[in-house]
Amino acid sequence: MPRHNRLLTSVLVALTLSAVACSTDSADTVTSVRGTDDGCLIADSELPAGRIEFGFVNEASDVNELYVLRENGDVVNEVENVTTGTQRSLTLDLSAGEYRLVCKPGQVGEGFASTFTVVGAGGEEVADADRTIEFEAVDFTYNDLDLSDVVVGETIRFEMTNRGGQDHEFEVLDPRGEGIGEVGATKPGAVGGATITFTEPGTYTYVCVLIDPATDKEHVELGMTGSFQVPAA
Ligand SMILES: [Cu+2]
Repeated sequence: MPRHNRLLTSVLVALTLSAVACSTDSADTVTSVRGTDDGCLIADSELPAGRIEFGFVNEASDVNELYVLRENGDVVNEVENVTTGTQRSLTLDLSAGEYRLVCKPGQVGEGFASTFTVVGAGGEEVADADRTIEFEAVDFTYNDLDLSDVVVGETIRFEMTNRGGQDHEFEVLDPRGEGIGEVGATKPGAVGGATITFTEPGTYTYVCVLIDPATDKEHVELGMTGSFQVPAA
């Protein structure tokens, strides 16, 4: 083998090994979830508390998303826009309890659910909320949502009542654009909740990225978004 090919091979091996190391060293446990056209199948129904990596493989014929929810229906986190035949990982620090997974091929509708149990000590307990902010979602904005006095270190329980004619969600993104929690898709007339801790100062944004059937646009494009500042403590 010519020298430069050997070098390339060893670089590729090193890259592969480091990729494997990166994806596993932050998690205590690794499991997999298969999203199919009619299911959401987790490899392990019982997992130890701690950092759990969910390797989500989209075997469905359409783009897919995976939600992990607590027993009360609150979304822990999610991955979306996972295209057919690809895999994405979601690592969550979970404490003991019952959880639900929802895969949504096509990223609309109820999706397909399954459950798993986390057992043992460890994992991140859900922080007790310092206060609750109630607001409303309509087509296509959020009403009575005052986020002007959120401070670093605060944990807020969000309760969203959907007064609109279609499903809405409320996804909060940190200053780097990473999702830190969300009120998941909530039906007209229903109330959805989420408990979110604001750990750093900066500009946060919130969005609804559900699709409006009339325009085929995400609600964020129709104005269902906003931003707010969290000042340094
Ligand atoms: Cu919406």
